Amino acid sequence: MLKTAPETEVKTSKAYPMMGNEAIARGVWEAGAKVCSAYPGTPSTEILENLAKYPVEDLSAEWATNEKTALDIAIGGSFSGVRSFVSMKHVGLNVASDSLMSQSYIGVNGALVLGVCDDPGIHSSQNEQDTRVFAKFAGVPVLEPSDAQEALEFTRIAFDISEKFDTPVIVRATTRLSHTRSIVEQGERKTNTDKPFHDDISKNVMIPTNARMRHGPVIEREAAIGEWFDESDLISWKDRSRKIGVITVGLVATYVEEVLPQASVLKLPASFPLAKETIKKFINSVDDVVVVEELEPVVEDQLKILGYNVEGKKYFSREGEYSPAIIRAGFEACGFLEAPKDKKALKASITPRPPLLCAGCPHMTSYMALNGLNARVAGDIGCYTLAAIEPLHAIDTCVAMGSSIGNAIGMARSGTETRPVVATIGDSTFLHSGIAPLIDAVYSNANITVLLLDNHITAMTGGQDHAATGRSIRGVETPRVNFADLCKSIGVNWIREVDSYDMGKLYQTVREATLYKGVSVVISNRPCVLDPTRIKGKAVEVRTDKCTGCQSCMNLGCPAITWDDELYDGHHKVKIDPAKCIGCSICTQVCPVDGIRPVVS
Ligand SMILES: Cc1ncc(C[n+]2csc(CCOP(=O)(O)OP(=O)(O)O)c2C)c(N)n1
Repeated sequence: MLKTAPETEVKTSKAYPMMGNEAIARGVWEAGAKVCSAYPGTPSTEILENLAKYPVEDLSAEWATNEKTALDIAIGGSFSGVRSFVSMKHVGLNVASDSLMSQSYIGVNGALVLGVCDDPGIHSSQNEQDTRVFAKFAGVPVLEPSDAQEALEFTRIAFDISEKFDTPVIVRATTRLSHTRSIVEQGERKTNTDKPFHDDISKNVMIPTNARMRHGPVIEREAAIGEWFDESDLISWKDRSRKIGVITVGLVATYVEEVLPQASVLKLPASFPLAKETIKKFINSVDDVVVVEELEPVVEDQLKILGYNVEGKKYFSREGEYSPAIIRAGFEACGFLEAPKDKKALKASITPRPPLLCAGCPHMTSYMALNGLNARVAGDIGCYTLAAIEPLHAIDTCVAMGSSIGNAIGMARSGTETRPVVATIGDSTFLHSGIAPLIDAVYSNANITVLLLDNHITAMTGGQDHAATGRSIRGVETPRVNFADLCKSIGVNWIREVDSYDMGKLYQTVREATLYKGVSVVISNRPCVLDPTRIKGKAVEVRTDKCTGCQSCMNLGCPAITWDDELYDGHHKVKIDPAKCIGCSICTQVCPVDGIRPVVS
């Protein structure tokens, strides 16, 4: 257990295997936080889900409509004197950044901690940006745990740092840490005395005169926090070699230990601000220093600016997720390790499995309808982005959450589009950042159709509730946004709601919508097949006497539909896996020869 931050008394209880995200949640709870908020996003989602398992008397934990709102809620908690927390994925910080940049100047009353999870290797994101760059930009410290135990401890300590230095603090995890389990020793929950609201407009209200006064303290606290890191036992120095030294940070420190146990290793608790004194002593203690950090050269660049002769990205890539094998290759390239003479590459043979929509996914029909219209489709982020790939191949663009409607407005205004312009957007994404651009579409009378894919859940990230599901994260009934009423209230005059399993009606409605001059909205309404439990109706089967192998059903991209290995009079026919089929009836509707029927036996 770390001794740093004596104000946090830790009474060790039992040790449990915990996922990194679960440990972060535990750290938040142990720190005595009271206001917690988040918008889901892989790999960060489980943090709030775990926080919601703690008693409601201890803390409030609620999904927000987007990351900026989530941060603003936590900021509100901090203003009112309680420890507050918000979590998001790395790109969520882009959405929340406007508030973060100002809050960095304002500082905190009750502690304010952000849990931000990066996705090196882009397992499930639109990019692999490095949150540490943002932290430095915003002038807020970023703590980087290297395992689940540190995830808990660094998170708890982040609250102390926040109050001690009057700053928001980021705890940065990466996919591998967020989703890996290891044994974690837990502590007790700290009881904090709630502070009164700190009445001081010169600090709380960022108008130019006040903001000018606050920029200085942001710069000054940088050095003070770095010095505090120097003194803290968050920093780890393994003094082993006089020749080779490695400066590292975060999860990759564990790979460095595994691959190069003979090196002297300085593991930093944070890439920003730097513990400069300790770094200086470390660099002076060895002949050669290499910096190992995943993604951007945040530490390396700072060290080079300080005049140190260190290397990093010369040997370790700025792209992708690191592994022990990649770290080994980097140390071989820089001469810290000898490359084995007869290098036998371990060849893993992994069958590629392209991501697919689920059997019976209501999004399938929406995109079939758009293909039928030869529409120009501005896509958005959600399960439905999978419609971009074969066989649906029905989305032309996908930029960031909530971009589809704005993109469609621009396409329609360009004057170059001959096809009907359609924006497709999921229910959670629409609430996140689709409403403002829809208002814009109405305001500018854009000639676009919005296909709102309402599957009553945030499916992509594992089925989280939102403001239109009628349930909170704790399963409490809540008011429910009515999408049709909402669209009407902002001035959309052409709105239709249709069950996406009714293909004929859906086709016809989308066609009519695209013929309308102005903004039209089609709400395709059908719950996700995994919501709340997997829907499973009577499976359907192929009538081999009728199937012509025309592939109309296969164009849906349903994972239950494949070619039959057997040949029938030398002809290929289709087969439907009864274990996967949920009996949605979509394939029966697209089959031109009535060749699919409910399983007879
Ligand atoms: C800024 C940002 N925040 C969060 C995410 C993670 N994320 C991807 S899609 C999505 C929402 C998907 O829900 P919805 O729009 O309802 O579509 P569905 O997956 O249910 O079809 C989320 C939260 C992200 N990619 N970007």
